[in-house]
Amino acid sequence: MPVRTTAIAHPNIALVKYWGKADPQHNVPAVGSISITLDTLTTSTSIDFDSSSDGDRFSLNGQPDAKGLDRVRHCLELFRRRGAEIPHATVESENNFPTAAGLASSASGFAALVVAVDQAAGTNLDRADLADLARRCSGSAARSLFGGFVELELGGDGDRTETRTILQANLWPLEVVIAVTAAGPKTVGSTEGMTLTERTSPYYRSWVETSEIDLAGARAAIAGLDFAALAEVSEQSCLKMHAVALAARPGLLYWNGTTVDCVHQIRDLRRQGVAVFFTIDAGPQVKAICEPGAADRVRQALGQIPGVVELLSCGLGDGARVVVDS
Ligand code: 2P0
Repeated sequence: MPVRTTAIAHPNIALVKYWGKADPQHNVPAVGSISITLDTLTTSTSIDFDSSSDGDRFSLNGQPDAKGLDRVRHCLELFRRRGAEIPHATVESENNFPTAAGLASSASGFAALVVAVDQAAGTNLDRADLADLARRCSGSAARSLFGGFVELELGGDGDRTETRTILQANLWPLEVVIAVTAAGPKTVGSTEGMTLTERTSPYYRSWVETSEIDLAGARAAIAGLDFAALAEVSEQSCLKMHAVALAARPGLLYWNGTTVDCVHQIRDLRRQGVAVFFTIDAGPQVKAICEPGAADRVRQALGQIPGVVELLSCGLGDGARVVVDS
């Protein structure tokens, strides 16, 4: 009788962005990053090991997913290289939010997967090791192993990265309003977009060279709970990431018209004294980061913009964890 293990994880949103790879083979990012982990958006991933099965299986939201299966197999292989004895696996993953639309579903997906595999295989790796493994599957996934404000740092031994919580969520309980401006999957995935940017964007070197300044600014803003400073550095990192991608050949434009309308609305609100800033990932959704108390006003304003199809509301959440083990 196979044993089923379930883990959950939440997406994270980078305030200082990851874009580009120093070592594509081991998926080492070219830049460090700083993120916040969300609470209400959740990926739930279950795994069964079954030696009598004839192969590995992977389904996402109830549908078999061949491309996803290759990435799941890669993850299982990384555990085997660490000595885990893993027979064939059946992995079922469900998201309670739009998949592959710039809402970081690969981050929560691989974070949940490594935690579930670790429990099911009995490897008992520590958080830092699990984060490093998750990063090899999807760069942003390392950050979803941790709650609150999280930094992924380069410069460990060899191809290792180090990820950790830099401020607990309860010490600065920011809120996030996500304006969904289009529901379908994005046209160019992050990995492909990064590769194109590295190869063809004339601004790529500047992007990498200036990242340390942004990381230092965000670290200081978070340590001092300085919302205005965090707003400035986060919006700049976001706009720089999109600028370097826009300058690729062909240019990568992840935004639609509603995305731009939301950005203007958020900046108008801030001029009126509302504590909010925006960030946007590899898709057209706009994430409005709010100080406690500002989210109602932000929801009201974004909800009136034509083209906003849904508003999602989150606080800051915990890292990936096992929820069922039977
Ligand atoms: C981030 N993104 O820091 C940036 C901002 C998207 C835009 O990390 O190639 O799906 O699997 O390592 O983790 C998305 O990148 O990319 C991402 P891979 P991943 O959140």
